Amino acid sequence: MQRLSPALRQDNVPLDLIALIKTILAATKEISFRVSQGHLGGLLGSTLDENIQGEVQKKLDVVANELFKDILLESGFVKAISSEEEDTSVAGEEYGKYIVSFDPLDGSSNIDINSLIGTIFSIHKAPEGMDASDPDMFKQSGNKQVCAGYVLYGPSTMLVMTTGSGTHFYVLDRTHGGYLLVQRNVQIPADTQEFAINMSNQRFWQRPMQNYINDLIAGDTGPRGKNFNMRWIAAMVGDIHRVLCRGGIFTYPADSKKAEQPYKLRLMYEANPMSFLIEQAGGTAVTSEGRIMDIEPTSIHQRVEVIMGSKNEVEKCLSYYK
Ligand code: FBP
Repeated sequence: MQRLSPALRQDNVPLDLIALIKTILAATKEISFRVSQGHLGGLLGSTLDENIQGEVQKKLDVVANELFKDILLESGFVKAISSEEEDTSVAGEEYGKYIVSFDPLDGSSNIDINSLIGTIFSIHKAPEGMDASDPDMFKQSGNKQVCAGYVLYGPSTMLVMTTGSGTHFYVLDRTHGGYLLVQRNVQIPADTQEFAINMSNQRFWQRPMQNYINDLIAGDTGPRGKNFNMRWIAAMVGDIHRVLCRGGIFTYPADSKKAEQPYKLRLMYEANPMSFLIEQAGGTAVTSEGRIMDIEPTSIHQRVEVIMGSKNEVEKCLSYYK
């Protein structure tokens, strides 16, 4: 099996970007070890602090965030970072060529129940002539990502990544401590009979989404004429990984649960990187109004509606909004 660097060179990835990716992955190996320690590591449970989004921070959220922040900012490749756990962007190397957005631990509600969690990252080029402390550097659409990926801390630790030449799967080989390529150019089946949504929010969804999901649940007794199965891991990394492995549709739609916050998932370090991976694997990633990666960001912690996965099923879902 091919090691990471030769696999990336095969995709003509620039050497400095390979070095940055390896820096990110060094932090994920440490996190993978800490996560695998569970109760033994003393890092389960919550802190008394909240992040800027009003979420109570888990101890592992904070440890993972500090690990990432330190290793990226001291790497020399990174002009600035933005993180789910940081109020605003944090300046790094003034002449750094890249900026990195990341969710240090996605699926935080799964940490204390030993369920699937992961790290999500998105890399853009650093705009010329801007100060490293200027958060406006991050106002770049998903189309401009040069790399995106996640590391899933599950039974095995898996890296799923794209640099624009397809979406590839890697597994962390604990014998030599490196990620090995296990599947190139993953392709998502265009059709599916599996959907992922938090059903408990149903009464708060917009009418088109209610109608779409009702027809899935009606199965072969309804207009879709076939049965659909539901899955919800409550960690985007886990639900998207299943979609990449066997197809499906994943959605976190707009809802009226909190009038001031109709969307849940964050554009910069959840929706954009997952969209790049999904599209590079032949899937579709949209809001009910358009392609996620075409969105021009307005803020680092901006939230968006998410509908992504098997191409024909996402198109079918969108047809309910017409
Ligand atoms: P964080 O855990 O990083 O805050 O991410 C949000 C998230 O956990 C997603 O991973 C997941 O898809 C969603 O929220 C689960 O939402 P809910 O709590 O409604 O099931």
